[in-house]
Amino acid sequence: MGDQQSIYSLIEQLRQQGRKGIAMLLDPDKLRIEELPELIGQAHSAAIDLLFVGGSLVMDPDFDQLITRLKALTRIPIVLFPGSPSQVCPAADGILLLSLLSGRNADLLIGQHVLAAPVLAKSGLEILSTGYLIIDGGRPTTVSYISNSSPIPANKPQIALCTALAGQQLGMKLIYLDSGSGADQPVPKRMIKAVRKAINIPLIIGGGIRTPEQALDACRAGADLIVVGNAFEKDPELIPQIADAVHKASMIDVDQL
Ligand code: 1GP
Repeated sequence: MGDQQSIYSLIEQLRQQGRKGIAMLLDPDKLRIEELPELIGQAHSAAIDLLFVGGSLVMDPDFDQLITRLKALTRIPIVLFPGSPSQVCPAADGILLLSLLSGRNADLLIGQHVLAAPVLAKSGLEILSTGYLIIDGGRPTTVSYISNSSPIPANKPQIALCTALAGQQLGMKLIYLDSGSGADQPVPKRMIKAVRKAINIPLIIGGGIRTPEQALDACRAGADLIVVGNAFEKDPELIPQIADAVHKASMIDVDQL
């Protein structure tokens, strides 16, 4: 990390200042190294706060090369968002250590973490312990299939609330509600609000966000950090539009909405 601010303190600082953050999700299988300078230029212009890198399936053998190249191009913190322990790369700045709290698959709750622990300990990566909840976004996504777990139904905010609260009580530092990459429907506002009221750690929302309005809605409902992948890949003009919407969203008391 060198003299860089820690990723967690950056997220906390945003919250304390009543600001919202935006993370651009980069899927290594969809990126070409030669496209990176332009993409990172767009991320800088839009003041993207964090770069998330990873996916449920990463088939690109040059994952490490991609991270190293990214590191040379930007000071935006690079956070691994791993689908498996093979996506641990010490050249990044941090890693979301995801525990899939919405599922009952012991391997994704703790098993893979045990296997990855010695490698992570030596990696120097900032470890961000994250309670990860998959929310039904209207169709099966890669993550729900690969994880062999059912998502939380979108009309059951109480289940999400209790699960997120349990994650906080277990000592997790972040909660991430994800309706999965390319979801038809993003996480419902009602669910975000219910979870926001129950926890006091930062809340990340992603999956299926395609418009500035959807990003703004999630922020107004209580998200601290919005993650967008697909929409930015398909239409780079959305990068400044969605980033601006997130940065303009001010802290609003969820009770008043
Ligand atoms: C998926 O939350 C991320 O895990 C982002 O989803 O690609 O649909 O933006 P999208």
